[in-house]
Amino acid sequence: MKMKSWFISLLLVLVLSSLCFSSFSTTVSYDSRALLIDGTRRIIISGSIHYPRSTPEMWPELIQKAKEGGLDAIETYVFWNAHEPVKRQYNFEGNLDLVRFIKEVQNAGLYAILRIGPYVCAEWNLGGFPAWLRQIPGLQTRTDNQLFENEMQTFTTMIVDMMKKEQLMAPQGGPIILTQIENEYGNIQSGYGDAGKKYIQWCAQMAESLNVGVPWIMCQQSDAPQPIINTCNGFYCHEFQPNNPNSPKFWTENWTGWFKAWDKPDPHRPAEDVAYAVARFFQLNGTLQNYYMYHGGTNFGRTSGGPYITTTYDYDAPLDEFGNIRQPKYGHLKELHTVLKSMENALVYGNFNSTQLADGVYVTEYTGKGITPACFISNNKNSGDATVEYNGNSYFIPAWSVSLLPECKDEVYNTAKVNTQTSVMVKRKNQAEDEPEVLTWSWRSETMKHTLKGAEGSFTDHKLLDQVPASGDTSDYLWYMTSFDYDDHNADMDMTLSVQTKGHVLHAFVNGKLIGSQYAPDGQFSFTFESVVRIKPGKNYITLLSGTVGLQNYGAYFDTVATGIAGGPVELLEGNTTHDLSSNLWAYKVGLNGEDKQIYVDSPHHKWHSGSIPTMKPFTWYKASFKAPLGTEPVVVDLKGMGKGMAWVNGNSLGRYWPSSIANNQGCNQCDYRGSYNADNNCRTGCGEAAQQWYHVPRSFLKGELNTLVLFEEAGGEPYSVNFQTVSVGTVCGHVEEGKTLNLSCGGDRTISEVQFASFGDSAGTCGAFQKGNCDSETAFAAVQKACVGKTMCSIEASEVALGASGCKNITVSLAVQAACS
Ligand SMILES: *[C@@H]1O[C@H](CO)[C@@H](O)[C@H](O)[C@H]1NC(C)=O
Ligand SMILES: *[C@@H]1O[C@H](CO)[C@@H](O)[C@H](O)[C@H]1NC(C)=O
Ligand SMILES: *[C@@H]1O[C@H](CO)[C@@H](O)[C@H](O)[C@H]1NC(C)=O
Ligand SMILES: *[C@@H]1O[C@H](CO)[C@@H](O)[C@H](O)[C@H]1NC(C)=O
Ligand SMILES: *[C@@H]1O[C@H](CO)[C@@H](O)[C@H](O)[C@H]1NC(C)=O
Ligand SMILES: CC(=O)N[C@H]1CO[C@H](CO)[C@@H](O)[C@@H]1O
Repeated sequence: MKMKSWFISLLLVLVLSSLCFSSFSTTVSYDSRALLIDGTRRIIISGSIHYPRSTPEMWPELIQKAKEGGLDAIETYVFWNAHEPVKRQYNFEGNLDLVRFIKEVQNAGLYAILRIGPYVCAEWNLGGFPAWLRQIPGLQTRTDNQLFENEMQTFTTMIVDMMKKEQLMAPQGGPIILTQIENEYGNIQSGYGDAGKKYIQWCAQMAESLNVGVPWIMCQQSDAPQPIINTCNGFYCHEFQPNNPNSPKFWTENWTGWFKAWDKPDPHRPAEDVAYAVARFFQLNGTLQNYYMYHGGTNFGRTSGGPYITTTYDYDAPLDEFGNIRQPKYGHLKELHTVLKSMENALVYGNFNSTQLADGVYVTEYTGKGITPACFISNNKNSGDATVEYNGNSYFIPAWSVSLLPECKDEVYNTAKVNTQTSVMVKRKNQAEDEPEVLTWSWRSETMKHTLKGAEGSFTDHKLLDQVPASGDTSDYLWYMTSFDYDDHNADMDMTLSVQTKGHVLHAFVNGKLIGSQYAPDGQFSFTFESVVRIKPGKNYITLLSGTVGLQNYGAYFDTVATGIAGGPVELLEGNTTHDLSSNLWAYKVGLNGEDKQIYVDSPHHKWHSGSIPTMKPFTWYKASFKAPLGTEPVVVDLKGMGKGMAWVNGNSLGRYWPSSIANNQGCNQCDYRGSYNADNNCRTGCGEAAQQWYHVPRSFLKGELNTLVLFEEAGGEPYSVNFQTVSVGTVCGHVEEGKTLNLSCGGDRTISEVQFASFGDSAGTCGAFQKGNCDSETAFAAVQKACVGKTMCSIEASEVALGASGCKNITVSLAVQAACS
């Protein structure tokens, strides 16, 4: 008995102590080759997912998909201006719950890389800097300035302490293995002279003093002080070398695509090129790389930077804006990760050397005592496929591709040979029962009567102020109000109102009437507005509404770039006489009355008109009720017909909308993955179309039966074609060589309803445009039909056994399939 209870106590002690240490402490260090996790060199494949660009409800699935895609780590920036919108008033709620996000990463069994910055760039409003920084006299950001350094240290320390308190650092058993201070400062450091050098030393010392227990990194910082690891950002980083022989070669931003602007078509970076860049990096002794972005997401609210970054931050990432798997990018990279991981030991412990096999073709061998060798063969030329002999075998290496040979014998993967399906996404209605085709709208005008008479100003000045410091950036809008006395005259006079603005949008009113609106053209954010106006004898009201569309996030002194009518001049031109109003007494009012009153929140206190709905009427609020589309697929709202403004669902901001902004015609040429990717000139789609027509409505914003959509229309639009849709796979395609297996899946519950094309022979073309060649198996179509129709997924071996003889002579035979999902 005694013996037994002693034994039970021992058991209890053991159980308790193992509970206490259930999250084992992990040591993270590095040497010249790799990151060391518990003393072992590791290959780390990471991907960026920014927590505020999705919702907490989406996080677990995004992270799980990242894990299934072969990632070891999730990387995120920390968004200072979101967390501290008002000095010392913090927000870590909802999609700003950083701790919850890192814990989700931990729950999935992944590592986390925390890029605190707190400058983040990231196409995020003001690069993450709170607008109140500029309201501190004497403060200068990102340089040797005590006032800024104090603020930066306060915030950085708070984040580190928060992570430590929650036991989230690796030595505490948490997932965080790396932390970043500053961000791409090296790119712009020269603009700050010696003060910049002092600042970066300060950053390093401050960071090191926080004792995070894991290494710090700086990206694009060739003078990163030891022991901080200098890392590379770019489309390609294989030629990068860290600034210290004791630092490993890390790539913190591998741009999987590119961001989008309101005046530009959609960028796409081909899967073959991303895979090529990754394979080249690991071929040339890189050991940690991060996809920027793995999931881009959405710029909700007023978070997008720029100017002119769209609300969608899809980024052409492996997971699309809504969290859907983007194929073939996701699958093609997943396969690469699997093969790289199988080579891990050789890559981090082997010796390596490269030998030229042919013009532009190199084999890199990783070998060592007791190590299974691993090889890469790369063809680095933009054109000119190569067939090379190596170790007695022959390899076909297409131009701009890398083959991976895990045992230096068989090619297991080539970056240009895509075996993964292509998924073409479509939007479907999935309308709830008795949901009408056209929504029923009510409306109200933005109340401006008093504003247009110069009343309602909250402060005045005898000059034209810079919008951001004047408004604290709490709204896109700042009213500039003054009056002009046209005394000693008894007749009206036509004059020209001339306004010089630093951007981005200007609406001009004279005597209560909108006389014109102007939007900054492509890349030129300052412009002059001119319009003939009728001036009457006596007092005339000049009221100017300036609007911003995302604030600068990049460049030396980016945060001091003036916006709004800063400095003017504002003039009335009367024949040869100029009436300069710039130093008049100007009254200022920040934001719209509707924003102040939170018209976008459903409340019985807000009065709405029904009946005849005004269209093409600027400064109008619209409201409609709707039922959520059926099912669980991601929801978008189609805002075709609307002009420019902001949208809310159940009080949650979907971000800015601007479907009337048309993408320019640059870059929509044929897309060739070969050669260095250029986001501006290649592979874009949507030229001449609405820059963004569909806006993500996260499922978690929706309530069961009745939901409210509110739009603030600034430019004038008509809401009758606004409707809700869901996003899912519409068509799947695949094209694999004989000997490979083609897997097709519609995702979710959708099934393959029809095989539209199937050929086992020498067909050519791409998804949506396959063409039969000269030879084909007669039974292939039926075999594919039998294997796939009615199934959510199917797997077909590209072989004569499965598909019948192709009859092709002396050529490479392949299987091409296109099928519809429903
Ligand atoms: C990577 O290889 C290059 C070329 O051999 C060498 O100069 C460099 O020191 C290596 N870097 C690392 C981090 O191993
Ligand atoms: C480099 O390549 C040569 C020729 O293939 C080989 O003999 C040598 O062992 C290799 N060295 C290393 C360090 O792998
Ligand atoms: C404006 O100036 C021009 C040239 O200086 C002159 O010819 C013209 O008469 C002036 N017009 C008025 C209305 O003063
Ligand atoms: C294709 O599907 C089969 C059956 O589900 C699976 O075993 C195989 O791993 C898949 N292949 C790839 C490349 O995903
Ligand atoms: C097969 O193709 C190769 C290379 O294109 C060519 O040299 C050979 O003559 C061809 N053989 C036949 C039987 O057509
Ligand atoms: C140099 C630069 O633009 N930096 C950016 C690089 O990549 C992404 C762009 O999507 C940004 O987040 C970086 O900070």
